[in-house]
Amino acid sequence: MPLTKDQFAGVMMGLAVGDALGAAWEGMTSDLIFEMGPADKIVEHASGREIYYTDDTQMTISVVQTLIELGTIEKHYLARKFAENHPDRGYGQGARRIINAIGAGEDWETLAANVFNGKGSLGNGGAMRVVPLGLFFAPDLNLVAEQAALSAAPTHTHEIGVDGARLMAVAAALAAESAGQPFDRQAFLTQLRSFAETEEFQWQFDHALELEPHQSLRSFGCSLEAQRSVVTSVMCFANSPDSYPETISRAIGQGDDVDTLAAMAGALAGARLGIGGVPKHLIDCLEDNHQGQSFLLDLAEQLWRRYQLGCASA
Ligand code: F2R
Ligand code: MG
Ligand code: MG
Repeated sequence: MPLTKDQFAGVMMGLAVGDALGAAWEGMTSDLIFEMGPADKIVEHASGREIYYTDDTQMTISVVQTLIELGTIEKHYLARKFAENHPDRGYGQGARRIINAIGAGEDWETLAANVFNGKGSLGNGGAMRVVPLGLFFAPDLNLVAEQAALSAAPTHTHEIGVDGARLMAVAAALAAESAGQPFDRQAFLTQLRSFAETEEFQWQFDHALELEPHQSLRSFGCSLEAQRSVVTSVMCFANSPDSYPETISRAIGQGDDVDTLAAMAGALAGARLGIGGVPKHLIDCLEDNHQGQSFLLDLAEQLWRRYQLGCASA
């Protein structure tokens, strides 16, 4: 079954709301968030104050625009988009340096390969911007993974940063394809495990398959590195696939990189549940400036229209 406009809208709102709601708590410990919240109350009671998304949503905009305009990822084109869409909204240090180099017309490819002592970035920036891409290329999971790797390339060259992006995009495609059916958590995690190319993600998915939904996610981490946040977000979604508020509450409750945890987990929930699954009182809080709520919804519709062209020609 082709995916719906509502699912594309659900992804963009699920992402931006999770990002913006988490942003106020980014860097805080889970204990502090519990004391000041707790996380489920933060989500339940959010209203009356405007919330602002960060780099997670802003970089996703560039990926989506590239797909709308080209129908595929071309890394130089995407790199240019990153530089164009870049008033700083809390970027990672490596990503910021690379985007500044792109904007200045410098050799950003050499820089991207050499940040972090020549190892390249393994940050979660490649994963945080990739959920709409997963829907765009669904149900072809090999193509999803391949395109996700290309979308990571401008900023993330470390194999873990790239694998994080591949896995998040495949999770998005699977979450979207699961819409309207009971969610099979074990099958979802097993399929993701089969796409993991790096040991770090292979063992994490092996461990995820052994956990019951109520068990702690602490061992998967909650920080800026892909291998310390991607599986955590996937599990926040997989443990409550039919509730956006529960999914992002769990993500925010982890502490530390909570804008990104809630952005990724919230986008996966939006892929399955559609925009109807993202509570209106949360969407109403989201900024509506020139690239705010209305812009994001329009972008989601344009991406869905482009996706339909691909479905028609297949
Ligand atoms: N950067 C942040 N938050 C920090 C505080 C922001 C502050 N409020 C502000 O306004 O400035 N958030 C955003 O960054 C994450 C995505 O990062 P991305 O795009 O992957 O960037 P980067 O710099 O490449 O990697 C992030 C960190 O990961 C560690 N790291 C990466 N590669 C490494 C390697 N090879 N070895 C060791 N560590 C590596 C570094 O600590 C990087 O700084 C999201 O959370 C987004 O919200
Ligand atoms: Mg951020
Ligand atoms: Mg973050």
